[in-house]
Amino acid sequence: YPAADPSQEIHSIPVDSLALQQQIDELSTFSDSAAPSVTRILYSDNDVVARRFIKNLMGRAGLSVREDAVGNIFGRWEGSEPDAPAVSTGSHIDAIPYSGKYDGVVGVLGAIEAINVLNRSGFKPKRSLEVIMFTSEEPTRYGISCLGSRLLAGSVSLAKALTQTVDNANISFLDAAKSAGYAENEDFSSVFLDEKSYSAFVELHIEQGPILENEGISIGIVTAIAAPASIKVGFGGNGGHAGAVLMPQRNDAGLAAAELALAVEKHVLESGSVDTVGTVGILEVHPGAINSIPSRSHIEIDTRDIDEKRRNTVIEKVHESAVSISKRRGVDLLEFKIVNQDPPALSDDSVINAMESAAQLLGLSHKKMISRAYHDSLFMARKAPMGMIFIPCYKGYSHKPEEYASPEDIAKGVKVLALTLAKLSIN
Ligand code: HGY
Ligand code: MN
Ligand code: MN
Ligand code: MN
Repeated sequence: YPAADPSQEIHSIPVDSLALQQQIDELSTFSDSAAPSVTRILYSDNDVVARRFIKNLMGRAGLSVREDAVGNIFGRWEGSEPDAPAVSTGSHIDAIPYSGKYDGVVGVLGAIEAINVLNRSGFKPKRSLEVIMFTSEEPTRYGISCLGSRLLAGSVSLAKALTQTVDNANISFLDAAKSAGYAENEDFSSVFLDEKSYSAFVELHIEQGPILENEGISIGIVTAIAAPASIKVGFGGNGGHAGAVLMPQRNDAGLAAAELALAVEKHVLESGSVDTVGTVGILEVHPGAINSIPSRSHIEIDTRDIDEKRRNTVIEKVHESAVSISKRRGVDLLEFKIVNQDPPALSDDSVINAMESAAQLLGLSHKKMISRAYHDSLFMARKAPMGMIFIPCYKGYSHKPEEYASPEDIAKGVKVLALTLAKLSIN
């Protein structure tokens, strides 16, 4: 740290863990499912209430708040060099159905508390500090993961697609966004960040894996984020009476989907690496009556790997299997759509060093690791040097109500974030 080294003051300022836990608990009540689960879907009434809650906390932290056309929310603490690229941090608060109350939330509420810690320490930012709450990190409503950060990173195809896309209830993105008070400007390229918006982006997040807890380590220094991909597949057959149609006459769309699901597992396991993963999180049959042979099926595949080439080989093999299954079973392959096939992202050494020295200064055990989950950081890495701070979570559980991180572990993450932001701001 240079002469104006704020680290000692920051080091001694406590995180207000009680207030932070109360905020986490209150935020979790804005949910479409009963506690202890959380369901908070893009632009739903509970999402809108939750957004108001976040904007209020940003305001109380002294941040000036603005929102873009899709509802990415920015809370800014102007620095002494307001025109210099700012240091940003943030995460998401949307929650997939029946999930937990820490995924993403720790990185938004924890970032606001990090700002409060810096304020309490008398720190004065040189580069402005900006907390971002990203719209719709989860793919739940429109099947698009990291919608807000993908747009900020400048996805032209997404900016166009959003003016056409509808959800499963046939509600358009435009109507849903407008109902939540956004998308006045329907030109979503207005969301794109310009080149020099940020000098760094740091995200605090629960690990969503068991390593830190198992090894009794307080802080994960993320060096890379795995490459995610999602695929939508549809099969069509004649359907018919489950009793009267003899087997040789059947072309069962449901069994075609089941066979493809097992093929996903086979191709993933064939990759030769434990880092290749895949599952079928959505498998629907139509008409969905026990005594009616499925005439249509729809499956959605999530496959990832830290090695992009290996992941793409899985996608190719799954496509070949879909074609051969449809031929052999006499079903139509109605759809094989790669929704996203993203490259991995590497953290930047400058941010890794800042996070490491913050952890060391605080005397916290830490280790470098990869993130197998994706995050908004995957896209922010395209616009600024990126880094992620992981904290342990109970048995690595996530995307389910048992998800849990202790107030002590959250406070350690917030302190490391506060120190990291300070260091990056005065650089
Ligand atoms: O699925 C993911 O990796 C993220 O938690 N949405
Ligand atoms: Mn998630
Ligand atoms: Mn997340
Ligand atoms: Mn070290």
